[in-house]
Amino acid sequence: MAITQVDLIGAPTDVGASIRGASMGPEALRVASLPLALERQGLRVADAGNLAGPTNPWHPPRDGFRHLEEVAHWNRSVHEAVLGSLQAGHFPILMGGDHCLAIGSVSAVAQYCRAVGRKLVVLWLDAHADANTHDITPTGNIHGMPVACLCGQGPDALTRLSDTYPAVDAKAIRQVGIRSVDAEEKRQLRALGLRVFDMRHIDENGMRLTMEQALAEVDADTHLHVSFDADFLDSVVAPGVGTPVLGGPTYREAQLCMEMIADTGQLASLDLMELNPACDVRNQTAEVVVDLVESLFGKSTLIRK
Ligand code: B3U
Ligand code: MN
Ligand code: MN
Repeated sequence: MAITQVDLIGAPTDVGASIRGASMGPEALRVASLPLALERQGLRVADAGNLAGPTNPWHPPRDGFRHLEEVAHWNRSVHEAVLGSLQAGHFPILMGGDHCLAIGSVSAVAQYCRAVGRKLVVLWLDAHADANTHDITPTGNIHGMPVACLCGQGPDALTRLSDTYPAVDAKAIRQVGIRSVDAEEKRQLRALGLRVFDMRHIDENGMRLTMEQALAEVDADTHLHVSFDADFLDSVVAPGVGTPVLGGPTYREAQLCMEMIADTGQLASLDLMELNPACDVRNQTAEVVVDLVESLFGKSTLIRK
């Protein structure tokens, strides 16, 4: 698929998290030269600027949710912006912001795929499973719930953003890099039938086989969406996130993961989430993410190609 234009959509909020700072993610990516990196790969880039939305009221959770109203507001804006980009024939990159915003982006991508009759595969790259619901969440933070919401488990304000319910068939989602899952959340993953390639799987099989398995059903008719949570990466490589977890993919494993996604030729939309400059060291995590994004769009260290 030839990409005519990449639209950068900033969503500067951390309403879904309990550590402040992901609201600065979009600017950190710009400072780390994301537009230039994409242009180096021959892409036309349009930075649509940042979406506007409510500020973070910093309230404690209520009925199992923190900031439900604000999270819903931001997600409606994200949904509209991502859908608009896709309908224009462009490639949207959502620059978060915390991962609660993927409810808006992925539901928009799913709605678009249904409208044009394309198959959807969602790769969820994350240390966390993000499959909590209000009754099992240990924190009330909605960035721990987007996968559940997309699969129909959550309040109407978050599960009915698109024209169908549930927004996404759980079978379309593959989670990679998972290593921090709450006890009840584990049951939920099994109940939803989510396909999880956790770190144990990567340890035992290697990144290459893992990605071959995760991408096995991607064909010429597939719209591949990547929802990239920066805490997917080992926290040694990527300290600039609100909830770092040790034991994730190394820099090289992450590069291979990106290159194998690029090799499919089917990547059609992307979320770059959870970058937290307040936790970072001289913007190094944003720089690593931009470096990986370049590989995602075709930069390769392969000499034989
Ligand atoms: N599972 C925990 C922690 C968490 C999820 N996503 C992030 N942290 N970034 C929760 O709060 O739901
Ligand atoms: Mn996440
Ligand atoms: Mn995470």
